[in-house]
Amino acid sequence: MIPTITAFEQSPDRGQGLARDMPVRWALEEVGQPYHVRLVSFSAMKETAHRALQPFGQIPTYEEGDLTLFESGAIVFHIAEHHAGLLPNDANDRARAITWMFAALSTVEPVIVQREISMYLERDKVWHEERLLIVEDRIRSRLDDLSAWLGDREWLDGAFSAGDLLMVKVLRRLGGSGILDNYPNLTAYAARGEARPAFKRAFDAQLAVFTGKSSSQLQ
Ligand code: GTB
Repeated sequence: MIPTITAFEQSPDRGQGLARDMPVRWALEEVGQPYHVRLVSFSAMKETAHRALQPFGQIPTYEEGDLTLFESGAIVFHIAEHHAGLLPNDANDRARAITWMFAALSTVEPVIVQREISMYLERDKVWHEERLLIVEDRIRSRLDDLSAWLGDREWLDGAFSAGDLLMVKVLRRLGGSGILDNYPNLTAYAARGEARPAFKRAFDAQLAVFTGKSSSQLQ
């Protein structure tokens, strides 16, 4: 059965692949699962029909037969659980890869989101500059640790996994901030993720929504 995901009809990121349909698209591309996309407007997201799929009125959602999911991390996990390629077969290796999925979303991403909130919603506050310094220090503290763990590994723990997929998508949120530049191994790690053919297909597909061109027109 071909699943259907939802994505922004008009993404505020203008096709940079920062919205959360991107990791879902990427995971589907990694495992070779075709998918449909239903584009939703900001107003449609807040309507009852969409909230029946996503209680918080957000994208992405995932529908596959009788199953409806929300939360991009849970959707990526579901895809990884049901297809080969994103989680190792060995039980312990698999548990560690899942641990990295949680680390990406609950240890690294929140501080990065705090910076975005500070940049976009708190710029007019008198305490903005001071707060931004604190938040950026917290990001650097997480990146110091992540960088030390990664060292010269290609991926976080063995072969590329859903943990890497989510960690790379989290690190991409720092694009343009300059913060990642001080971490050559993390910069190279994120670039390795972005160089994966599945990433490129997912990126092109979401960009095509912004440009109004189909993916095939872009290739
Ligand atoms: N925890 C949920 C998940 O992972 O699925 C969070 C989902 C979420 O934040 N969805 C956002 C949304 O629907 C889109 S991705 N927002 C509309 C709303 O809440 O009303 C977040 C996002 C939006 C825009 C950019 N950007 O422009 O760069 C980046 C990320």
